[in-house]
Amino acid sequence: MAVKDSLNAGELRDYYDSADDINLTPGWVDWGQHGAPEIEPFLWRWSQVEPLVLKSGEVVTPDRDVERRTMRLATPGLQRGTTHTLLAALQLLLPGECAPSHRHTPTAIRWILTGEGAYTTVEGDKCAMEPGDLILTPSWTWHDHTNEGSSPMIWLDGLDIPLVHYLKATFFEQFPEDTQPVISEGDSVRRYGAGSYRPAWEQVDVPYSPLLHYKWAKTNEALQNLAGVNSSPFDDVAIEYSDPVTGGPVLKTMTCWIQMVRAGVHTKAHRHTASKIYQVFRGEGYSVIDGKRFDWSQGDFFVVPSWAWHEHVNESGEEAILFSIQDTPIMKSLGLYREEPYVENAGNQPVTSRFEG
Ligand code: 1HN
Repeated sequence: MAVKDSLNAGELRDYYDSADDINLTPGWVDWGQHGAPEIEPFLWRWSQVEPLVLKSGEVVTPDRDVERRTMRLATPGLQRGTTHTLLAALQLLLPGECAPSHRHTPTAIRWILTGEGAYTTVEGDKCAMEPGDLILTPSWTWHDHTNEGSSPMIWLDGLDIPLVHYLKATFFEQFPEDTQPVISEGDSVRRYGAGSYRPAWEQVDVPYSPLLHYKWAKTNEALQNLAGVNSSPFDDVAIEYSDPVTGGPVLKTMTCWIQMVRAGVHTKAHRHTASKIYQVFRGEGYSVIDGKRFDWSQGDFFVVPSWAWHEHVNESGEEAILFSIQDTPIMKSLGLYREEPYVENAGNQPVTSRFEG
């Protein structure tokens, strides 16, 4: 390093001390405090998660003190999120319960896992929750959840809480009543759920996707249709849910994918600056993340950190379907998105260890 020797060691120390006294820090000295914590890839097994999530029903009720009964997928090393930008949590709502109405600047998605008979109301539109549905709660939209059915309902919540917290833009407000008035039932789907067919006279006057609810039947149809014609070398058959007006990602900070790894497929590895949280909706297989093998089966969750090499493998005879949330829109809007293929070894990483959990 080009540090001159005109000052002796004592004079240099005095100089640094006097700078420190007035809160100036030399940029050329490595004080050993640089860099964000390394995030390791991680996996949660549904067989272990589900009983503990169901048990949370005996521990708390989602009243105004608690607001939501959630269990975070807590990646080791992270105080707050599941990645450095996104938080994923499992929420349980028992029959007869209501998680009261509120809104917050962090944006959320719900990916419905198990149960029936519950609904979420988003800005007055009542959305019936069924497994495989994706429901959006854009920043600052009122939302509450009610279980009118007879079985416990569990879903995955995905929020950009760590990012919004870091940006010091977290605001939260409670609705004056437990539930907001229901104005319509499924209208966002009836108006905007037909993809390229949209109301001719309507101006979309909300700063988010007017489609708030992506139903599983339609998602699956799109996935099966695409599987018949084309696939990506890195992700096999992958669909990005989109905002029907912009054609872009469903939310400003998060994008969601549904992806099929067909029977017998072994994708090529790549890495990108976006990070991803996956849920295995159906099937079984494994992913190799930075040389470590993560075996997964239906219901499991796993996280692919930013810039980690990853590839997916399905050696079973059945298709595997993966849902994911990703922070790609953040990286792209800031001009920080990068992607790189793994070129050695015909595009596949050597497996050097296995995740035991
Ligand atoms: C939240 O408001 C919900 O509205 C779910 O259902 C999960 C996790 C952390 C903070 C707020 C919801 C949440 C959350």
